[in-house]
Amino acid sequence: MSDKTYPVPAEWAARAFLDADEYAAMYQASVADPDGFWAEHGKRIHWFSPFTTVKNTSFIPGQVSIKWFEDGITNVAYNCIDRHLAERADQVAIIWEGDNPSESKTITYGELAAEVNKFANVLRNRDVQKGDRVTIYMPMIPEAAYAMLACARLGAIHSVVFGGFSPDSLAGRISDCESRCIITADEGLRGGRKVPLKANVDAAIERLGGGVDHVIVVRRTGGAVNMEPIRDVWYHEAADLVSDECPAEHMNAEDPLFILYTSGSTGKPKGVLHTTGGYLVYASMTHQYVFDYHEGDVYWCTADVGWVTGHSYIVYGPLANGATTLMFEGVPNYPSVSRFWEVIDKHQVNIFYTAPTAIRALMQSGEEPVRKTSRASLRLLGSVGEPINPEAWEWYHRVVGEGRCPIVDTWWQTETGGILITPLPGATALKPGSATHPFFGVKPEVVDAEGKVLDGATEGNLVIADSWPGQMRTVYGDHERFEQTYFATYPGKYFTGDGCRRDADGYYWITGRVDDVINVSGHRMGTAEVESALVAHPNVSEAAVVGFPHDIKGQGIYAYVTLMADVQPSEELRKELVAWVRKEIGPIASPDLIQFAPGLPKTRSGKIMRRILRKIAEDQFENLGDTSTLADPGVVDDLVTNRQNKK
Ligand code: 6R9
Repeated sequence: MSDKTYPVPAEWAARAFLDADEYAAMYQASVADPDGFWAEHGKRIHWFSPFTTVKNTSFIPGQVSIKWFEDGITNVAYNCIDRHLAERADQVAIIWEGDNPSESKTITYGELAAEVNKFANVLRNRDVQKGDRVTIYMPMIPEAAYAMLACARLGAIHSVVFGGFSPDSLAGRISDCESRCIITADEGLRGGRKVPLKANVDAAIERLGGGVDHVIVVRRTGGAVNMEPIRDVWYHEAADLVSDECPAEHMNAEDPLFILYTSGSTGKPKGVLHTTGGYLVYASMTHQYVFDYHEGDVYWCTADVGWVTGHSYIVYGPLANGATTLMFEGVPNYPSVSRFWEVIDKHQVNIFYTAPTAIRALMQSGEEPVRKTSRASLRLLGSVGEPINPEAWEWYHRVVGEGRCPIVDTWWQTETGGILITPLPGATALKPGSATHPFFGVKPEVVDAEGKVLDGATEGNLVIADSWPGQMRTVYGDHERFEQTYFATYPGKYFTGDGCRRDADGYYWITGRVDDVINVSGHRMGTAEVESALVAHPNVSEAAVVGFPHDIKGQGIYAYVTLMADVQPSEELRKELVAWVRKEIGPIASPDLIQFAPGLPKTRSGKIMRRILRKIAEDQFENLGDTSTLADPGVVDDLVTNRQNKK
């Protein structure tokens, strides 16, 4: 841990919306009187019919219910587009930078309106209506944003599935929310390589045995794809036939906006459900204050729209604020490791928001690929997705930001809809590695295993004591699971699944997941998901998966695999199993290490002792803890010997 503190630079104190005293006063007001505070800030979006109630929430087990602004009527697409047209029809809404540096374009708010309305009409012609679920499986092209906004315009609920997921994972997500309409592209393009998106959709539908009525295919690469008559349609052909005007559906504040599947410690990925009014108020307000977004700024978040960061901080937050948001199709190291910095210079980016794993990977190539670019336009840097280690923070600050740009280390989750713990650049002195202080209305607490609230400088589990407008409302189709996952561990509080330290200055330091979720390059993986993929292989009898420290990814995937009795371990089988998991879930779930284990450490009741497996994966053989309760303590010695032999 670094104890170094970086004070707010003088120019930031002068230009930012809020200084330290203003933040303190506003935070105090937000927690003292949430109704009054959010009644005021709820007005930042346009309501067709204003809300008369503000907060109506309960975290009490058995009756968990979260409603904000519940009688207000609005529309998210209207707020992200139409509302801006009078003043900024000619302002750039989206800057698109292609995978290939020679490809880029800009889309003004006026053009965005026409594109989204056309997309909405294409959907409407395929009978997509308010409340219907639409799955979006797209590369990072403007049509991905048009598709999301078109759903929002019609009141359809989108479920964006990251383009790196396999046909199986896609199929699971299509069937869970019963989408009858899928939006995809012929192929994606990343780092010069093609991703067979349409072929994956075909494979997913085949696995499901049908149930999908419409597949809308955007042409990206022009690669050959199979088009199923009646079911499949080229977007450009359908769009040619429709008008560029489409009325925005009047939506209740609590009508669903989107579902986003995310991994938990058990079972299948959960469909996190976000609704309309509170989500947009929270996404837009955090985007404005955390990034100190001012008129004319060019803002770039490098996430993919398949993750929540892309939803809230590429599309909805920035567009609701009338911002210019950059959308990047490519990867940080193509065609060279200078790409991020070249894009910053090309489009004169002022605010840059990325993930620690990207910083750590780029750090490996040294300073020269950064230094050779200007980056003079940069004013603010951001980090999200996992804890940022102080070394990476210092490098980001000193090399990328030339020491002049504050870093906002933003802690939040798919479930939280927007940023909960974060510095504000004009208000917060920074400590490398700390997400610092709560945003308005957020009441973090550190509790011990029994749920006792710990005061002062301390360490424990992070809970949030009360609701905020961007909070998820339920697990789609399974409210019971929502209550069990988030409100049963510490009754009356939202349990984040993260560990946390609070220092003597009241700064929060997120220490990582305390459940069976691992964070690989900022992507959440449930260990149970990888295990069930492994045991689905005919040669595997049992598998246990844990995270281990990885220099670039943060955490890597370590799999202990017990083979069927008649199968011999081999290098070939190891490779086959890695390929198998990639195929079952997607490349992000590829195990980094597979250790063949004749037996796994289990309690007498048959529960795998992951604590021990984690220690072995971390090479901490000395403190394996108490192994006396194991059914067969001998297996631990075998595992340790094998691990040591491998090094
Ligand atoms: C937005 C997003 C959520 C989990 C979260 C935590 C980790 C995210 C972080 C961070 C430390 C930060 N996390 N931001 N940990 N510092 N600034 O990433 O959502 O994909 O749902 O992941 O990511 O462990 O619980 P999601």
